[in-house]
Amino acid sequence: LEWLYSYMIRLRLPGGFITPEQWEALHYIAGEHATGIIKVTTRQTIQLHGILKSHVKPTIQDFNTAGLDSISACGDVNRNVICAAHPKQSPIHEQIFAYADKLSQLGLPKTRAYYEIWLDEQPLTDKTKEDDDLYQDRYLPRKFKMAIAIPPNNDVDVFANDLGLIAVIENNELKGFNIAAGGGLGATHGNPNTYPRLATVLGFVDTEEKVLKAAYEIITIQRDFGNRSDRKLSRLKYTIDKMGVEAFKAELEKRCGFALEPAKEIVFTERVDYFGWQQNHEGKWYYTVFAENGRVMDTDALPLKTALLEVAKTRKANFRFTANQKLILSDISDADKQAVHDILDKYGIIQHTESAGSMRKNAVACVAFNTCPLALAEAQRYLPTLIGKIEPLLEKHKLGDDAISVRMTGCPNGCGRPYVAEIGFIGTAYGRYNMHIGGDREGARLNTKYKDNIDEAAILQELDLLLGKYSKKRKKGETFGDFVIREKIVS
Ligand code: SRM
Ligand code: SF4
Repeated sequence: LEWLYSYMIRLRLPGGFITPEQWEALHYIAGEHATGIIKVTTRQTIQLHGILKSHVKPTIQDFNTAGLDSISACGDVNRNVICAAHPKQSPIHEQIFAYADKLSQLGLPKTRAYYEIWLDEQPLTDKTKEDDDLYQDRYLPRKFKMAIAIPPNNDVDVFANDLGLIAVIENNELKGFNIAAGGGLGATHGNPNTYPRLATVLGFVDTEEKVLKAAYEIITIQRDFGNRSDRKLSRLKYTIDKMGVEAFKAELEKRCGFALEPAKEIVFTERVDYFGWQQNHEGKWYYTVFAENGRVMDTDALPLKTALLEVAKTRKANFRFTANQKLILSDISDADKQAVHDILDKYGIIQHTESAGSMRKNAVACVAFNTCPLALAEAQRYLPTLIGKIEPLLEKHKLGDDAISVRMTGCPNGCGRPYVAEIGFIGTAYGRYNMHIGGDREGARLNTKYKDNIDEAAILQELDLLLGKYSKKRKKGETFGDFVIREKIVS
């Protein structure tokens, strides 16, 4: 007898888009092969959990039939490429969204192993074997992540990625991208050599050819210079810090054969999902659903999974995922809007989305227990309860519906990006968290550890104190994160 192994599968969905047909397939695959819960992740894709070993191959085959794959969703390669989620963000969203697919293609390994192992493709012979110029015979020292942002919204947390592209748009025309490199959040408790780092803006490139070349060569530098002896120190952020930013940039320009132009002026003013109904420049409609921590399932109070299946079956909406674990029913025509609205209304989704407070809607928590093997504390199963206890404090201190960003992870790896939240909780042990404060609302500043290893009672006591001060002493329009920095509560 062998252990009853069970697995998690994650899809590759550049820019986080699927059709209604694919959502319907996903719905049934989740029920047939996994726990039934569809989990929207912080990288705009989907995970299914609890897939028994004998179901792994059928799951991948069923996904393949639906035109979905899991290639490069994990491993020491380029991961799912994320992109500004909401088409109303800019008239050229579609153009920018297409880059997510191009970058994903650029970072795909050439090996056919996935097709051979899972989809019964005939193995290549020596004659047909493809060379992989990018990964060669050694792949990367570690995972690699790319994101594309459309200012002024930093919904993708572009600076948390190994490579961040920031769209430069003038008069509704895409002029190119500022390129940022070396972001990454993972750290290890007790190992001071590990740290979260925001990507450094290196410069600007204009043409598509140059953008893709620069992305490619940033990966090759990491391939050739990254640390292959200590996995804790092998992300691009450490490579860049070891080389120095200027030396890294010089190496990049040498490999590209062109110089980067000085970065263009861009400003991020928000980091949000646009909940509820929104319309884009073409008049198409979008409904962003509040699915707390990205968990799509049916409960007595909220039959979200049933509702979304019914929407998918109408074929009137595509499905898009945000980098904050939310879901957008998208590209809906004027004529179809009411039908989609009626389904959402019938199942209480509209009411649920509208009634949730802003702190809750903006919050992010990683998976943690009970499936993540690295978890030290709860996250997605606990943060909703904790927010339920913070909301009365907001009320007590007359902070109304303040959208302070709160994020929680079950360990210091940073999957819910807690180090770029105004308030971040990072699990240390069951029921205990390090509390970080002082990130900005746009995701352009890391927060700082404020308290070590505290439990719920201490968290609420600290927040009562801090929110009280914030309420009394904040300047007009000042966010909580900016306030605690100005007041030097943390530096
Ligand atoms: Fe993550 C490992 C879940 C986004 C940093 N992450 C894991 C694993 C696979 C645990 C493991 O290695 O066994 C988790 C699976 C838990 C489970 O039961 O499902 C896991 N990470 C997640 C997801 C599902 C969190 C979520 O609730 O949404 C996100 C899936 C992303 C995706 O779709 O590809 C997820 N992980 C992130 C992010 C956020 C991001 O990319 O924007 C980070 C921080 C950014 C970064 O990479 O620096 C992140 N995950 C890590 C790390 C630390 C990496 C490091 O450089 O130290 C690990 C551990 C590792 O790689 O060794 C990790
Ligand atoms: Fe697991 Fe830690 Fe990532 Fe949370 S942050 S999903 S606990 S690895």
